[in-house]
Amino acid sequence: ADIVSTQDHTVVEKEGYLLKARIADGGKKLRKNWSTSWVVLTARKMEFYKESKQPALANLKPGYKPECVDLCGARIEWTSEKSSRKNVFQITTVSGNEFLLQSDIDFLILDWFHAIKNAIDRLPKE
Ligand code: I3P
Repeated sequence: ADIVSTQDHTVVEKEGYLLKARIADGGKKLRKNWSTSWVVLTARKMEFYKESKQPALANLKPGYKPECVDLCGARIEWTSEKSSRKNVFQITTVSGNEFLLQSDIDFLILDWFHAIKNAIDRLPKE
């Protein structure tokens, strides 16, 4: 009864702090504003929180919705043009939302890139 299925889409695959900037909303460009975010990756989506303790609090608060990225059909690519920072990749969703994610720590950002890319590759394209 207590077995957690690996098919469960709520299982957390990876979580941690990254620098995040949303640069487009539904295809509309936004002013870039980097902020530190607690990022939670599950099979189908990523959620962005301000702090690591917020996901637990969110479970207790019906109606609380973190910023959320649907990974179905999303694209992920490294970019050196969209920021002066190093180690930046972009996620573009089907609905035209664009996010930049960054860390100065090379292995950490590489791990995130591959974890998100694997999640996207396992999902149906739409
Ligand atoms: C932006 C801010 C960002 C910077 C961006 C600036 O200025 O300095 O950190 O992006 O550069 O426009 P403001 O706070 O006045 O909006 P990076 O740190 O990623 O380089 P950009 O315009 O070249 O995107």
